[in-house]
Amino acid sequence: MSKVIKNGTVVTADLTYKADVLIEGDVITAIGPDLQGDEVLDATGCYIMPGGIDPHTHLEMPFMGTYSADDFESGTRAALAGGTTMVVDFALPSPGQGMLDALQMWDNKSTRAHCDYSFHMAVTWWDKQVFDEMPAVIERGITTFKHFMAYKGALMVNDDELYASFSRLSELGGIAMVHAENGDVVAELSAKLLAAGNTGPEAHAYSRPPQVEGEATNRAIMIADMAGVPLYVVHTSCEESHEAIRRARMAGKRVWGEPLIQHLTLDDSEYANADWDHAARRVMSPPFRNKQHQDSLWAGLQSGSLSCVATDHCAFTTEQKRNGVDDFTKIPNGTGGLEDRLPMLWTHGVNTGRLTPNEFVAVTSTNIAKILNCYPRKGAVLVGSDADLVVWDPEKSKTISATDQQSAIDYNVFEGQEVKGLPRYTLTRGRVAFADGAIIPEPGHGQFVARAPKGAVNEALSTWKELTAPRAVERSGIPATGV
Ligand code: DUC
Ligand code: ZN
Ligand code: ZN
Ligand code: ZN
Repeated sequence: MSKVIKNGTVVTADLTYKADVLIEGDVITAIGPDLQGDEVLDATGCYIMPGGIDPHTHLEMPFMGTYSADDFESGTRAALAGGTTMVVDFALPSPGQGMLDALQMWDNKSTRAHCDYSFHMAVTWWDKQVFDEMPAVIERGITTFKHFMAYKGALMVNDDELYASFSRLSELGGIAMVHAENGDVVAELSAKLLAAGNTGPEAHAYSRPPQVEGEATNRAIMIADMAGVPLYVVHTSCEESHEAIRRARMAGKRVWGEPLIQHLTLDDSEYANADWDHAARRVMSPPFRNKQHQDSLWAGLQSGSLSCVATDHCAFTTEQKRNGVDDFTKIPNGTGGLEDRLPMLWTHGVNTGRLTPNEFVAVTSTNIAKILNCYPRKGAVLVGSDADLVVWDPEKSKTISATDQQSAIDYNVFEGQEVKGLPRYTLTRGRVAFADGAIIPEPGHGQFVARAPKGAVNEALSTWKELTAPRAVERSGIPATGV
């Protein structure tokens, strides 16, 4: 049975035009005037846009002694309710576990997904098994490998491991990703704060200042440059990190930065709240920053020096957060955002004039589809593309509240925020999964999206080539050593 979306305006990363969109099965089969279909979805007053792609989620992830509370079932329901039609989650091997075993676990976790999904792979140590398994992981359609430069003693990798892994990815045509914070300095600052009696959630922010993020971002860029691998910097939260990314891009390096909707719209005054629960619920890494850093992130989206807006959706209940009631280092790090990313970005970006609707589509969908090599199957409104679409009503508004959210947790970090701009319909591969404020569930509808390597290297830069192809100087007379 075919469907036609009528009377709307198609908005993509580069074009805005009036057209109907015809869907047959999973895909778009025609775009143009006066199309006919068995079922009509009315888009009067709405924009027809590529569904959002959230490139950064942690669903049912074992972390800090617990599991993140949203799984693929509730997480993808939240995604669809907010106009997001694909999530990319991080497969995380437990200590000693092979990457292929971890992938099997993530395959099992994701069987109840409501929308399509893909994975990144985390590299949390380096050894021969990781080296040997990387080609098979890429063969499975996972080309992006995340490295934690923080979480010392748990997930953190050191510079030798970063260089080894980045070099291997360069050979295989993969993309390196980093959580960029200097984990050694964070550990020292945390110990110092605790020793001085600073046990509350506000100390979490003091233990991870912008400098630790800027330093690690610079270091990761330089190591990626020497290894000759493209680099994607997740959750860019501050000017120090953004500045390093800007500089790298201006020098011709393939380096991308990803601000989160939380960092764009919430600031560090949240940690000064006298209510412990309020502050602890907002503990995430990197922490929220001040207004100057927020301005830097918005400017990056406008100018193109930052590429994609994500959530790092890693939700914990209040009960889970209270594990750190007398020690901030034990508060599980993470916040939700999957359902709110698009409405919050539209409200604070498009409605304020900071972003055009086309830029909105670029940073929520199209840019990441291109980086991850699943464009134009995803991130596009084109004949042949998957019908992952959001019919967006710019006049629809609501007040965000945990009482009517899809996420499994008992609060929302955006509680009380007014948003204007919400989905009327969300379609996942042609299936209407959200209509007029309600989810129409079909767990298991979501499919894994395999991605092929692009084989991109940092060709534009001269230095790494010299480093990777050194030549010994030929000499005629070699002086004798010793006497
Ligand atoms: N930061 C978080 O806040 N949660 C999950 C992992 C991370 O890096
Ligand atoms: Zn991270
Ligand atoms: Zn993350
Ligand atoms: Zn289905």
